[in-house]
Amino acid sequence: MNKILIAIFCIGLATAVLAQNSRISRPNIIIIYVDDLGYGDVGCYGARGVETPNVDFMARNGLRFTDAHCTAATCTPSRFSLLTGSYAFRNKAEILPGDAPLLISPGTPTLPAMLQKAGYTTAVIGKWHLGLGNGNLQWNGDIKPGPLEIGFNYSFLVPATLDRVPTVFVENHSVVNLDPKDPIRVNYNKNIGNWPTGLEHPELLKFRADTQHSNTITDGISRIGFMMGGTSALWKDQDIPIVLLEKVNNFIADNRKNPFFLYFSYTDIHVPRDPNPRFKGKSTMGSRGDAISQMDWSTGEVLKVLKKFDLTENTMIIFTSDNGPVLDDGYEDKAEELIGDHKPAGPFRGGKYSAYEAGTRVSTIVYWPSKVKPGISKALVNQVDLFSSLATLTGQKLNSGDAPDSFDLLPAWIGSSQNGRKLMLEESFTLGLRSGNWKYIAPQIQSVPAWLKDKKIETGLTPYPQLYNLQKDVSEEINKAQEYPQKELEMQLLLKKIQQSKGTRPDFDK
Ligand code: NG6
Ligand code: CA
Repeated sequence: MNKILIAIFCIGLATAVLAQNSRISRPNIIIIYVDDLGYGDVGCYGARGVETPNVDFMARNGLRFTDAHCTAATCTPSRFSLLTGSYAFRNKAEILPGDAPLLISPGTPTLPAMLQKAGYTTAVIGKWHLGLGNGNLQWNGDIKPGPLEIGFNYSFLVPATLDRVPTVFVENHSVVNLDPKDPIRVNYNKNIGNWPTGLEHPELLKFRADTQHSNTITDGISRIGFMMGGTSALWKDQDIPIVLLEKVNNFIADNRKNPFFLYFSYTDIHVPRDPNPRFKGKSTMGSRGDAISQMDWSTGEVLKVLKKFDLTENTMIIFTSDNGPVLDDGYEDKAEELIGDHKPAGPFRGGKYSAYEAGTRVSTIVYWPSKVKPGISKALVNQVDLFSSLATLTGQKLNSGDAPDSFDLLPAWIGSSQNGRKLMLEESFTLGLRSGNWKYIAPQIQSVPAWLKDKKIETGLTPYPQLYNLQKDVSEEINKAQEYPQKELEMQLLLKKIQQSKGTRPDFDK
């Protein structure tokens, strides 16, 4: 009798464990993070003047979001949030210079470290812009701490942005192809060598730039910051996507038999836009459009690699961007002149650097053939939530204090629910708040850098509060703050509460 009871108990237990496991799955996960791609910059979101067949393919066969956001209107803060599940204001994350120390201290719970615990091999390939080292960066020696110290097993980086020195790749802890006899020197304050600058030698340039981007010239392009040395290590801008794709191919090939997480962080379509000649003229919009075309090609290549290794079905691709679009970001590349009737921000107001919707509302697609049904989702989702959502997907429990602002919205991300966030912060040079149909923009909180004032950029900063009803006024034209003072006050207080809290995730401190 006892034996029968024990047997029944064991069968019950095994079934429970199986049921639990079947809810947990371990697909490969790839985040394709495009740089500065706007809501309207790809075909499936209404682009004109450039075709994006590969991105459109994923949209047709996956889930396309109409209200998905990065956390901030610039790169470093958005990337910080994606990897830590924390709003960026908590760490005062701002655009970093190219020699800044690592912004995420080792030991901080991160998305890749969480996935490592779930059995994943993790890599970041492409743009980093979260700082490296601990304040005294050794470009010619061991470059650390960096991605390997915060949860990645492999890294191949463009250290900051395309427009910042040093223009070299960093693989794991070292600069690629560096000749020790020709060490790299970098300075962000003064010219430390004798390499020509854009200001003094405009005749050496592929295209001209504003003063901030007119320091040291490498590969015919003047950059922000001064450098000298490391000649054998310098990248060629037109080859970057090809170099990155080779690393992606190798990483996937090496890890095809075990679950992997790849943060593939494109350098397209950020300035300087110098796409490979094979994309010249692919769009009617000059180099910004051609860079979109190159970005789409890279995306198609990722799909091909997955197919080659028979990984298409069981790989979840999250395609998205780190901030909204910008035309003139410092280089004379005719992005404004050639825009035609293309609307980089779609129907939304603003763009990169802006408190208006287009600052953070970006084109976002989840493509996972074996799990996610094709469709469109209106759910309000934010990249900061990927940490918790992917933890649930892979069966990881978050500890108290981890990922302070990351909500588990897995059902929304995979399309089994249309319910997204109820409340969401939008970060720029001020803070915005979304709640239901309402969008509140706090009066300017932070001063803006001088260079931004000279540009034709709609930052959305005002000395008074702004309140918009997005349901009726998606392009944020009619400020309702005076008409609805109660609502304005309510939003102001909700925002203050978030600012004063240590975290907003429901069980953050349990
Ligand atoms: C700004 C740069 C801009 C771009 C941006 C970062 C100037 C005048 N402008 O400081 O060109 O590099 O930083 O872009 O310096 S982001 O996408 O990485 O946030
Ligand atoms: Ca960016």
